[in-house]
Amino acid sequence: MGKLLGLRMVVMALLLAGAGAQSQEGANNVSDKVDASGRIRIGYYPKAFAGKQLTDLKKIESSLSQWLLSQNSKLTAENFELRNVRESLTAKHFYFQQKQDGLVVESAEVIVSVDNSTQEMYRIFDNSTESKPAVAKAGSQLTSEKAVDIAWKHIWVSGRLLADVKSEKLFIEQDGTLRLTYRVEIDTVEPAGSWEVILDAYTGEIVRTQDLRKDAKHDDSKPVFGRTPGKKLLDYREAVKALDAKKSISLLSNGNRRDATALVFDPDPRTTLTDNTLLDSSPKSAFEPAYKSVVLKDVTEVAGVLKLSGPWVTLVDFEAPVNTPYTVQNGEFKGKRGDQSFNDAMTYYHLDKNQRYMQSLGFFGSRGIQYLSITVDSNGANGADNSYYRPSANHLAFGWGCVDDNEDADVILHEYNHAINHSINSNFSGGDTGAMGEGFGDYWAQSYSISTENGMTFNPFHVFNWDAHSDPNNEEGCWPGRRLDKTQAQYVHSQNYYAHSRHDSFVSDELWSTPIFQALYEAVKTKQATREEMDRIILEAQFGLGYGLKMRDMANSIVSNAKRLYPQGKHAEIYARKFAAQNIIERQSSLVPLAKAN
Ligand SMILES: [Ca+2]
Ligand SMILES: [Ca+2]
Ligand SMILES: [Ca+2]
Ligand SMILES: [Ca+2]
Ligand SMILES: [Zn+2]
Repeated sequence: MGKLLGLRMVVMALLLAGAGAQSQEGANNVSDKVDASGRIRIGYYPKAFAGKQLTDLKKIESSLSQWLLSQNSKLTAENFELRNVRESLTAKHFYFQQKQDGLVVESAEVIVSVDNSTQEMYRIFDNSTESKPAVAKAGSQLTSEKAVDIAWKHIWVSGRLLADVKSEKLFIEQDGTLRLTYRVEIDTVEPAGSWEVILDAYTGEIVRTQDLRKDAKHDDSKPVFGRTPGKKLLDYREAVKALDAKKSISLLSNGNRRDATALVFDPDPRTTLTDNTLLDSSPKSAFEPAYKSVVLKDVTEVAGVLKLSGPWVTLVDFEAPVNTPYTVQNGEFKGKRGDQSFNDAMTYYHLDKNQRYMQSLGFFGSRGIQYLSITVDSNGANGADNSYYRPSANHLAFGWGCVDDNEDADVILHEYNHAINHSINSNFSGGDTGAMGEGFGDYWAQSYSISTENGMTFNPFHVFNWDAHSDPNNEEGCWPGRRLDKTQAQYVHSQNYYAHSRHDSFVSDELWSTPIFQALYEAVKTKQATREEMDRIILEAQFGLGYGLKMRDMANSIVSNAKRLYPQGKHAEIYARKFAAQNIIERQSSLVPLAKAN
């Protein structure tokens, strides 16, 4: 969706300036985020808009002008373009993309969130920049094709493509100026990665290279790419042709929807059997009582054969190891652990169920999250003891190292949560989002676990307790998993928390998962709130926010949205207390009402 703001904006801006509205608004709410220069970057119920009903797009567009003026910004609404409108449960969110010379300025945007019931602006998110383009370089700009060619060789693509290669000319902010670049995205199996390459639009100089995959476990994920002896560079055109051929085949696989049955672990055999002695090497008979018979909803039937391809999950084989997604004739997936059939059924069942759960919370239709059939390789990651989400292709892949990752619903749901974060906020990066993305995933996994029979009492604070089990002599050498009870860990606002990074006595991920999970656990245990309510808050709070979020920003959004969703409930108080205990919200302000004071 795109709409250029016109002359009307300029007129409006002049009128407002004339009315003397350019004085800077002070922070008027404890949960506001104010930058070093005093600019409000996240503002709750901004004073300038109190009582103003933003009932149509025209009013919302002029609120952007008014906001920029109130912040003494050098920008006007002319610098922005409405790129998207998203709905959540309580609000509509208007995403205004900052542009320069008609091109996107990376992650620079203003998001206006309008409350559904009052039609007032409840929050504004402002990551705009006043930096200007550097003096234009001599010489001509590269073509998009040339940019792709440079990125292709830089990565040294030797394996199949998993998604269309994207190339976009945009400005990035660097050292206080805007630099004209190309952003090229290459999602490939070899070298494995969702590669994002930023290169100078004039010289082709590589500015940044990143693997955008989100994994479950590693803290040593140094990207590996580039010219490698013995690896032959794939021809770009051939790779695109092969991808297109694959796409046209998958288009042919229409069929009827019907249900199948399967055996699964729910959530994992240790929890179901409350048995911490189960090992990867335990005899088959030890797992027998852990299987549960379930319905796999809406799988696809083609000529009497059932495939695990449905409205919310599609199993495919897109990366090593080579495997064929399991199919059956009679409607029953009878496989048990050790059979591909079992891993496939586990993967389909838990992803499909989780999507339907989000829908039951109200996130469906125009409010849907990952509201499509996500593609999954249930035997991927080159067999490693790891799993990941590829944002560019919107793929999930599960590795079978040690305990197969998809034998534990925790790994499946953790990975799905990366896709959820990305679906709600396509700029979910920078700031503390590395650690928060991981922590949200651990939370999401264990939120499901505690809804199962023994989940509240059996290892409730150990996420991945089957995939990441310990064994007495450490013979199996599975990874240790993560905790949700690092309540002593303290947040330092000036520090950035990346994914899986080690701190004194905790992992960055745990600093975020602990307070949100402890809030959930207390709420459910004391019956002050339900799991559904707490999960609804966690999802709702992620809407209307953009790039560079700190834990404090997200915590404020969670507390604020808890108030907005459940004004009479204990939810906000519980969250505020848990966040304050870890210094994520400042102690003195943590219990001040964060919602609009009437
Ligand atoms: Ca595979
Ligand atoms: Ca294994
Ligand atoms: Ca594993
Ligand atoms: Ca679990
Ligand atoms: Zn992860």
